[in-house]
Amino acid sequence: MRLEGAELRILELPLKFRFETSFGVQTKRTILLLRLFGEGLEGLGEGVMERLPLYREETVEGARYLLEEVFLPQVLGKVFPNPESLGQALSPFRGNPMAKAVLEMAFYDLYAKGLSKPLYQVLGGVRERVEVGVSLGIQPTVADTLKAVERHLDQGYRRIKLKIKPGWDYEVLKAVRQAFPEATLTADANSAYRLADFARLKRLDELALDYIEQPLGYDDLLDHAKLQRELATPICLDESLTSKEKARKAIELGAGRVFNIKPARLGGHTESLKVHALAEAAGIPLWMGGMLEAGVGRAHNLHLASLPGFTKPGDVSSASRYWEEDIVEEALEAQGGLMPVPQEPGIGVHLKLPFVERITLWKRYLSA
Ligand code: OSB
Ligand code: MG
Repeated sequence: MRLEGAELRILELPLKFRFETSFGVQTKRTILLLRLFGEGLEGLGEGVMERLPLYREETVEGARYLLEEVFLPQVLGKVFPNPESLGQALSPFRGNPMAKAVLEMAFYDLYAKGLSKPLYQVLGGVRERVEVGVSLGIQPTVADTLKAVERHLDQGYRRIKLKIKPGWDYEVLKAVRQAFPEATLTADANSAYRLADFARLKRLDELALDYIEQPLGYDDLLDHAKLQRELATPICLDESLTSKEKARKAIELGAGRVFNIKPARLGGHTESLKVHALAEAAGIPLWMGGMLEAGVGRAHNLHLASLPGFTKPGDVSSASRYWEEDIVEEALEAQGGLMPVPQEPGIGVHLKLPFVERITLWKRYLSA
């Protein structure tokens, strides 16, 4: 595949809800969108980094700089026979997996379109529908939380994840557990605790959570391993898992018994496939995370979630929960807690260009 041109945009898309986590409040997404052109086809990639480095270190402006000034000039005009060869071209540059993933994943879309296959078949996916749950932000009150949980369980979502932070944890989880004794329930702390908070975390053991997601430092493995030895509840790693090497070390240390996969956090699909293989060999169940993606990122996640190692419900819920209007034509909607994997070539969704144009803050075309 010869890369002939690229269009990079920054979009702003308002969320339908206020999404509060331990690291802040989101009311809109600022989205880096890449259209990559080659052999008469178009591949799409969506950045998941935010304007500020509150989840991990990457930012929209940092990624825009790298893509515009470094990564795209490096690959445009060149021929890449497969996604691995494109990944090689980016490998001298350290870190910045989310910025790399925008390009790597757009290339996967283009590559799969070149093969006239839906992306999941290229990746080794085996399902046409994937099981999903929802991630619910911190609500104003426990009563609001109970209402939100009930509404989403009624819609068929297979797992409820509540965002927690010190002071908003045991009590709200206990109320949900009492009201919904059979629900699959998890908690995501987004690195809000330290080992010194052990007593508070240990109390969660009585609530039969499926796992606790990323309780400790955003780049930590060692303290998570120490904590996991003292907790009955499995720890699920999110923020700390940024590469196959991190995953290998997490397994060796016993830093978690469940992994959340976000291809964007891992630098793209190729690295995600490597973590998938390691996790399978170690008996670690996977689930597909989410970063409030619009239609392009959501479609990429659905394709990858079709692989056999994704045995727990993911965070890839209906697009209509997030947006009045999505950036793609196709409605990515769950039914009975199952999200269909698009079946057309590549990621199988198409940009709604007039709408994308209306929400574009900045764009630039780069040619080979
Ligand atoms: O930690 O999984 C997370 C959203 C933004 C940043 C981090 C996380 C999340 C979510 C939302 O939990 C998942 C989604 O609905 O896309
Ligand atoms: Mg998380």
